[in-house]
Amino acid sequence: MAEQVQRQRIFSGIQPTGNLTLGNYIGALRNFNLLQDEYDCLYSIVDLHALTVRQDPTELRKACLRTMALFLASGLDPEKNIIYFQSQVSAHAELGWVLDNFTYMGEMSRMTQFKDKAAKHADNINCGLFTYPVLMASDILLYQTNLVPIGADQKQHLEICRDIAERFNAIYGDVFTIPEGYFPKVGARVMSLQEPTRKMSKSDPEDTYIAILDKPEIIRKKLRRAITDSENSVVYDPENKPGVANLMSIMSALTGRSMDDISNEYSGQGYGKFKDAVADSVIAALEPIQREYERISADKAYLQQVMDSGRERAGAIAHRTMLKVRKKLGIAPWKL
Ligand code: ATP
Ligand code: LTN
Repeated sequence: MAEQVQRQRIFSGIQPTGNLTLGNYIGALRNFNLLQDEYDCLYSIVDLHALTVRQDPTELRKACLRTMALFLASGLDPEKNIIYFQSQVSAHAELGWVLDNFTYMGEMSRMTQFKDKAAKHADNINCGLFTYPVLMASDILLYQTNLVPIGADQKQHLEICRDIAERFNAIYGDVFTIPEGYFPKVGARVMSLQEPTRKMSKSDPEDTYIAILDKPEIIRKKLRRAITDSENSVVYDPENKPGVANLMSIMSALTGRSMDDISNEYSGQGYGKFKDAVADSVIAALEPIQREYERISADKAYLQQVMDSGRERAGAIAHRTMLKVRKKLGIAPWKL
């Protein structure tokens, strides 16, 4: 009989805020797809995290469904992977509260995402925004995750997750698996088209990002307007030529071509031609996803079924970890 090998577990999440971008695709979603055959994967639409900034309920509900449809349209198989909404498994919030008690104020105030978001939403610097990384740690630790595919912007949050888990384990024994990050080789930080020293973000103005669902003409237009420099040379130099380097990384991430190869083909031809070629590679990558998205998002019964099954399967694993945590902490047990 073939030996049953326990596969490594993967967990990752994406917030259902705004429109998913090319950054989310290259930094996260595309890797989810590459990993689904070799690992035991959970991919969550982290809607509780979205509450850290004020959301319009109608818009948020639509964004939740849109994100799930995009997960599926990008190729994630709901049989192989557990695809579900974070808020539907209440253990996330529960463990989040527990872990708050093992996290220090000083650690949270050093988080760069907190500082960025606090500056952007100065009128609503709430406690949820402050403890956001603790909820993220509970997402990961609930499932005894080995590997977390994320973009480079989430490195700091993963580090704090590991610190919290190690701290907890040092007191209570081996409760949580200590997770590792999994980052794309190229494109771990796709930059804004208008300010190429900042990351591309779905909560920034429209012309700074390419949405996965942008139509081809819009993609071409946004890339033609992308900020570059006045040198007209397609050379990979992120320090001095961040705009060009960003476009080269996008092309390289989507086509697998090396920077040298891209540089050799387009150097000396002017940026117009290069930008058009970048647009071609982006359109070629996104068009099939857009077609699938139209089909899947019209099929409410299918989405309902994926949602229900994801909730159940994720809930069962989360429950096992929570039983262990409850026992270790000494809070009321299920069975006397
Ligand atoms: P927001 O701008 O609303 O905070 P976001 O665009 O950063 O959102 P998230 O839902 O927070 O998106 O992130 C989902 C995943 O996409 C994370 O793994 C994150 O690291 C990755 N990601 C986000 N932006 C980029 C980017 N510009 N380049 C590479 N990866 C990215
Ligand atoms: N914080 C992440 C989204 C996120 C996540 C997670 C990613 C929430 N929980 C767990 C990986 C694992 C973000 O802002 N990109």
